[in-house]
Amino acid sequence: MASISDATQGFVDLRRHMWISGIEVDLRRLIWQIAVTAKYISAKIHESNRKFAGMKNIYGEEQLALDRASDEILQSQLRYSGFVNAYASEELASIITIGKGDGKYFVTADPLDGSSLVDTNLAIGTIIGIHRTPVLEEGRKNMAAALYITYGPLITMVYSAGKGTHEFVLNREGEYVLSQEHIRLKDKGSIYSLGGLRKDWTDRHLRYVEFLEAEGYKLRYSGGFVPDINQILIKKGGIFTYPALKGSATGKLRLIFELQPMAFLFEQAGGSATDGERDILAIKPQSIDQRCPIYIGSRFEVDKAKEFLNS
Ligand code: FDP
Repeated sequence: MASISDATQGFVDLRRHMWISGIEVDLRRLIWQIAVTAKYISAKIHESNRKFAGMKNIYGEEQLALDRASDEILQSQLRYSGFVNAYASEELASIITIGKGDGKYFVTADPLDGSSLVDTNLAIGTIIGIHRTPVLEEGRKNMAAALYITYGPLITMVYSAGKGTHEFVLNREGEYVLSQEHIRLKDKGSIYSLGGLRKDWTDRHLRYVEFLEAEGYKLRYSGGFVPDINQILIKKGGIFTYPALKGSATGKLRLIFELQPMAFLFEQAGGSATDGERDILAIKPQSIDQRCPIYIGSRFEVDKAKEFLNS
């Protein structure tokens, strides 16, 4: 795989990477704008954390305020980007048209995923999908790019515009610097990240987990989708699942806001994602708040999940 960092022998920032990769101009401007917006969201997280330190009794309200504030920041930045036609967010009840609705891209956002973890100082994230057609279309045909930001000890940004999956770190000067180009998952990993309560798992899912345990997989679950997924991507293998549960056949996580963007990034990194039967990117969403079971990671674990769930 051609490596831009090798060719340039050093510092490559996000804009340069997208330019050299030959990503269409409007798309790279939009991705850049979103990456910049993440800095404002990060500032908001810091601000609220300071303000509410030690006031745990009202934390729930603040968490909601932070989700909403992140959404407002994103919305206002995208409104003036000139490239966005419509915006769908986990924080909004319906899709909103941006400007005259003549922008090129349709954006989905989970502005602040895992915000219930802010008080514990665990990592949280922003997840973005960029579509070429209205978002209720089949993901694989329709998605132009996906990215997520992790707000942890470092702020990192992972993006793909269909030319591999790449990671950048925000440095002290406020630049996104390339840290890993063309991330490739191994065929088989050694960590697993399991959502849902064991007592609510289906028998087939339980047997799958027992298989992983017998194989010696290590448990890694923080309760934040972005850091949990990020760990599997950066460690180059393993499996994240939030399965169908006995009381909830569709599981917990949302198809267009959380799952399709991550599936896009994982496929571009040589991994895969399924709901147990269908590829996540082959599903045509029926509504913006549709939930869906997920098995996402390296190929071996995802194929094994399909085997167990359909046996
Ligand atoms: P949260 O409810 O804290 O916002 O989608 C939301 C999410 O977190 C994901 O980030 C995370 O993977 C999942 O829910 C955690 O669910 P459980 O609390 O059931 O483990």
